[in-house]
Amino acid sequence: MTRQLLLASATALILSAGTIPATVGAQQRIKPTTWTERPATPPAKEDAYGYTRRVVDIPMRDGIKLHTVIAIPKGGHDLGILMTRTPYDAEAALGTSPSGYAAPTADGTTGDDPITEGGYIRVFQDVRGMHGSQGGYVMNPAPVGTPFNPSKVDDSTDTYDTIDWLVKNVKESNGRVGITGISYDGFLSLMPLINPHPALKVAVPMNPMVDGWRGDDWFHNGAFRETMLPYILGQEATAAADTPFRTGYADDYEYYLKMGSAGAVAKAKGVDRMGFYQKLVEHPSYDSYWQSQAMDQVLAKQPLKVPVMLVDGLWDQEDIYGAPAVYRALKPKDTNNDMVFLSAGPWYHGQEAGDGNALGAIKWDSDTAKWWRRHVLAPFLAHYLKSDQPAMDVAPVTIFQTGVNEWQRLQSWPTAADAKARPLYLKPGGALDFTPADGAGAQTVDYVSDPSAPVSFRVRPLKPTYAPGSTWRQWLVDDQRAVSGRPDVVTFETEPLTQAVTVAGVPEVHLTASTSGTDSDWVVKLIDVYPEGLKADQTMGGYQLAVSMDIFRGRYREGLSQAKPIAANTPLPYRFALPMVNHVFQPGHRIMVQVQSSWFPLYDRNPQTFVPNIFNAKPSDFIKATQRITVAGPDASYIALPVVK
Ligand code: PG9
Repeated sequence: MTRQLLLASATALILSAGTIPATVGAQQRIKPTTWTERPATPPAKEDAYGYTRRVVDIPMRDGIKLHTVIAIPKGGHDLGILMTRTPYDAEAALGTSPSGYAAPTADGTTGDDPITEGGYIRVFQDVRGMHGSQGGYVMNPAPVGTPFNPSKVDDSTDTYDTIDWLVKNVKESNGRVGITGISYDGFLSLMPLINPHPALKVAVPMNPMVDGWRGDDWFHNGAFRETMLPYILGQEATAAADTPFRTGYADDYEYYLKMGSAGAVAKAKGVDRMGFYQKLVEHPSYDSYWQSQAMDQVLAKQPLKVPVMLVDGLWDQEDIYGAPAVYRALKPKDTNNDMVFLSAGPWYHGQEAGDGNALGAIKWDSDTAKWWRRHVLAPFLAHYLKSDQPAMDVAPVTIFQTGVNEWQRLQSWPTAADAKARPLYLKPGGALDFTPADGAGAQTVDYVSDPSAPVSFRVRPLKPTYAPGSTWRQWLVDDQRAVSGRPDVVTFETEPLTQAVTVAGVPEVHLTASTSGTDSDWVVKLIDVYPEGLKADQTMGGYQLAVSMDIFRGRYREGLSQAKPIAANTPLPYRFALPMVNHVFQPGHRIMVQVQSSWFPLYDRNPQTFVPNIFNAKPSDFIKATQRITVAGPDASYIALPVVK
């Protein structure tokens, strides 16, 4: 029954009371019964897990109070503190599992074993302006002192003030604090590395949002991730993050296509009233707004004071750029190779906190996430947070090698001996080879890119990102055969490999291409094609597993900070990095490269006519374009593959 119906029936009862017989009226005056078996104070939920819960609103330096939930193992003392700061509701986080680190997985474990078994004091805090915390909300606020933070506080100062309060007020603690979190909470685990509190002894940012323009949540190389619009509405409209974004469509592809531009969607749903959306529209290029808050660049300017383990998912569908970028930025400062650690597993965004046996159809032969939590995360945290600082045997780099499905312990990444960039040439007739095409004459492979029928980024119908049954988490490993046959997806393929090809590092795209339009997107995918007739698992025969892929918005060809029209029908070079790989293409497999010009609706459509701001493109700006990839001659396109052997 709804609240309105309840009120209506109560009102009807009161109105009719005057007409009912006195005896009934007398019966109604009896005292309400107190008959109940429920205790006045029920046991706290945390009791089940052996925790005591304290809830405190901790004052920050500007007087704003941040809502903080502290769970202390019962009877514990001299314990390390592990904190997570979040925009996603501190109270709810601690409601889902004893440590709040992860929700229960299918096998009944919770993925928070290193934390519960470690016996840490667990702290969750709502960031400013979200859920129980006071103050204003700003999405991933820029650090104090950068041009885009007009205040004197940020997530670094707030963490500092919180740690200061915790070590002075939580008497069960040993004064050693660590910070961890996934994604946005990963970004919040990086911010305190700016002027860290002396009690901060370790940081484990997992899948952190680092650079929202280069390759994390908002853009990839300038292409806007349109399906983030509902997230912006949810996070910014209210402190409870409870404003729904409903389209009425069963297929997001249909909805976004019908709406036209990202700007049109934003207007229809009120997203255009959110401050962060307005910033996106004001800063579509890689200008000082993005550069000044890219966490890899920010932290590169800071002294290295706190040991940090960057955690990366090799198929992270949300923040695939961030962790390796911070690792690259900080590693040169780590002269003893004992402060900056990297962990990379075969995971979707945050999968390290769950079940790591498989990702979509791809099986890893073991629970990679559980293994990593037990053998890497747990000893790492213990070493820095426990009073006796137990020795740890954690390598500077722990990385999963896909294709052979084994963990590697390395001293650095990529290893010194590896990564000879070997050009893998796109050739006429759909061939792909480490030797270029014969003859000097330029040849092209052509296709027509039509914005009225863009290439879907995953198999339709597309359920909204986190709707029940959505395949969002696994889309980066989806079988690319779903689009291979399309005339606007061009495919290049090697012969079956006679020996394994091992790649470790960052593949670089060197594309020479022309478009008949004046702007264009280029999507390039590096794919492992499984042979048919696999003995071990026939269902995987012919599977096209993308091991690395990304998009580049052509208007940034000459520089990321300023959009420029592309000269029509002119072969021009496009150079960009793909996400890092650590993969073995097995004998019998083929290597494949696919090129296409849309990846919809994750990325908004490029109108293919140059317009000053694609958010505001009009329907008439969207035109078909003929794309020509140069596949022979001195400017032949290739991928520089980091080949180890
Ligand atoms: N990928 C999400 C996010 C991070 C930062 C900004 C916006 C979104 C997340 O999972 O938190």
